[in-house]
Amino acid sequence: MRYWYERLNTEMPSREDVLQKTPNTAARDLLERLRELGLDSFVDRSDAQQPFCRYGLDGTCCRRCLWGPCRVSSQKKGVCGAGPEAVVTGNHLRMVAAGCAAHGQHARQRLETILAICDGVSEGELRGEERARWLARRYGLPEAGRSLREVARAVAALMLEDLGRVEREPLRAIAAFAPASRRERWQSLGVIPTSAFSEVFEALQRTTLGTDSDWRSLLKHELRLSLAFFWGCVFAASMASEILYGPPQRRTGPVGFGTLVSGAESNKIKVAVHGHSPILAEALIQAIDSAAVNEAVRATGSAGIDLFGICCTGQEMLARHGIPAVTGILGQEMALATGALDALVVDQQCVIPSIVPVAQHLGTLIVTTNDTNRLEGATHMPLELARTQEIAEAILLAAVDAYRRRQHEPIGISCGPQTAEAGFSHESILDAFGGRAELLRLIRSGDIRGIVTMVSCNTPRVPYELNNVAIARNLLRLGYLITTTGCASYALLNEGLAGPAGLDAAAPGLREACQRAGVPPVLPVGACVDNTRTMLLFIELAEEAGLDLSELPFYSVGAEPGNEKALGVAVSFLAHGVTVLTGYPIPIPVRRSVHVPGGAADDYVIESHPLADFFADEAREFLGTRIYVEPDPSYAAGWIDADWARKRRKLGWER
Ligand code: BF8
Repeated sequence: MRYWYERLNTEMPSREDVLQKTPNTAARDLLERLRELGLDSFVDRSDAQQPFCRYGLDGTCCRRCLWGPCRVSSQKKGVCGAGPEAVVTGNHLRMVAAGCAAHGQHARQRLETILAICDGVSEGELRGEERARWLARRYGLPEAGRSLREVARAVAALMLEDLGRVEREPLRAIAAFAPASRRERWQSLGVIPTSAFSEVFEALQRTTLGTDSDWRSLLKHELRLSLAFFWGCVFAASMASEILYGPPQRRTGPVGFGTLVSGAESNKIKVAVHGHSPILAEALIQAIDSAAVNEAVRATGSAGIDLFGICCTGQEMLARHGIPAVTGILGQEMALATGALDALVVDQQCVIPSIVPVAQHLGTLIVTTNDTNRLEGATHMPLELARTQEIAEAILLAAVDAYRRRQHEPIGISCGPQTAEAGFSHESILDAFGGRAELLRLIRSGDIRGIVTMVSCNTPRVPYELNNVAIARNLLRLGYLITTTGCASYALLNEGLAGPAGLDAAAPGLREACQRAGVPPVLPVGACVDNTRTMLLFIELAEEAGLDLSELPFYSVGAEPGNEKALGVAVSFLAHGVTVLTGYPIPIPVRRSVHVPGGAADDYVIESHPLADFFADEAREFLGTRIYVEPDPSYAAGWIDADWARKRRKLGWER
C-alpha cells in the first residue's frame, strides 16, 4: 500500500515499501525480528498514523492559542484572522526555536564542563590546547603567557555569554568568525542576533496570540534566530568539545548493526551510548579501566566491556576513538532487537520512547543520565559535573549486573560490519588536498565538481536510509565531494561510501583527486554540531577565492529531515549563502502541479504559495541563494548540478 500526498508531490512508504526498498539489509532483518517478538517499530506506527493530516504536513494547523486549534487555508482563516502564511511561518519559527534550544543545550553542557574543569570542580584535563588558543586569538582575548585553563575559561565564558546574553548587543562569534560579505548583508537586513536565549525568547513572544502576524517579519526573525542557532549553539558546542577532547583525528572504524552481532567476542558485555553528549561517552570510556569495574567484569567470567555508539554520540565516539558507530535515530529500536546489548545508556535528544518496551522484552538495561531526557521505565542515574567519573563507573557496574541477569542470544543478521574512514576536521580535509588554494583549483578545474554536505536525520517518510544513499551515489557520480554528519552519515557509512566503495562510485576526476589526497569521497566530520567543520571549510575556500559563499558550489542536503534541529541547520546554511536541498517539505507548502478543472488530461498549472516562493526565489535577492524541495532522490543531484552550472557560467569558470 502506497500513501501518495499530492500536496507535497511525494509519497510515504508503507512497511512493505520499507522492507523492499531499504538498502540496509540488516534493517530488514531487524524489522522482521521486532515483529516476530510481537513488538511494533517505527514502520508499524507510521502505517497506523496514515493518512497524516494534510494541514499538519503543510504547516497550516495552528495550535498556538486556546481559541483553536485552527486549520487554515486561503479560504478559511484562523479564529483570530491569521491566514496560512502567518500560521505556517509562525509554526516554522517555533520549530527552529526548539531546534536552537536543543543544540544550545549541547553547547551549554560542554561549556559548563570546561568551566568546571578550569575551576577544579570536575576532574579531568583539557586536551584541546591549540583549539582553545586559536579561539582566544580570533575572539581577541589575551592568550600569550596564560595557562591553558585561563585561556579556556575565558573562551568558554565568552561563548556562554553568546548563548545567554540579554543586553541588546551583537553575538560575538559572528564578528570573530563569519565572512565579512555575509556580516554586511546580515547587518543591512537587520538580522544580527543577540544570543540564542534571547532570540528563542523573542521567537516565542512573537508567535503568541495577537503578536506578529506579518509573515515577512516572522521570516526575518527566523533568519536572525538561525544565526544564533549556528554561531551561538552549533559552533559553540563543536568548539567546546574540541577544547575538552581535542580535534578529531582521522581513523578507520567499524559501523552498522553488524558491529553488534559479528566479529565481537560473544562473551563481552555490550553497552551502547546514545544521544549527543561526548561528556558521558568519554567518562564511560575512562571508567572501563577502573578497578571496581574490572573486578565486577572478572566476577562474571566475561572478557570485558565493548562500547558502541548511536546517533550523534556514536559519530563523536567513532571520530575520537574508532568505537563502532551502530546507527542513527531510526535504528535505535533495531539496535536493541539484535538482542546483543546488555545496556543502553542515553544522554539527551533523539532518544525515542519506543525503545523501552523493546529493552524490557529483551532484558536490556536502559539508563537515562540527564534530567531533561527521562524515559518512563528506565533507570535514572543523573550525571553530575562534580562526580562524573564516579557515576560513569556506577553505570558500568549496573551494565555488568544486567549482563549477569540476561539471556545472551544475539540474532544473526544478513550483513557484517562495514568500515569507514572518519574523524575529519576542516583542517585535515584542507591538508589532505594540499591546502585551500589546491582544493579550490580542483573545484575550478571541475575535477571536483563542488562540495555537498549531507546532514541531519532519518525519517520514516522514506524507505530506511534509501534517499540519503541514492542522493549520495548520484552526487559522487557527478563528481561532488561530500562531507557528512549526524544520522545522514550512518546511511552513507553503512553503504561503504566513506571507504573504497565511495571511490568506486565517484566520477573519475573526483576519484583521482581523492586517491591523490588519500581520502574517501565521503568525509564524515562528526555529529550534527560538527556542521561547524563544513561551514569553516566553506568559509576558508570562499576567502581563498575572494568570493561570497553563495557564488561557489557549496550545498547542504538534508535528504531526510526529522528533528526540529534539522530545520535550523537548513535555514542557517541558507543564511550563509549555501544552497540548500531538503528531501522532504520542512513543513512549508510546496509548489505543486494541479489539474485545471475541465481541462485536457495534460492541462496542469503550477499552484504556488508565498512561502514556497520566498524560499525558492525571493531568498536569492536577500541571501543570494535558495532552498530546493525535492522528495524524489533521483532528481536531487540534478537540481544541485543545474544550480552550479548556472553559477559557474556566471563566474566564467566553464572549461
Ligand atoms: O543532532 S541527525 S535525528 S541524532 S537531530 Fe537527531 Fe537528526 Fe540524528 Fe544528532 Ni541531528
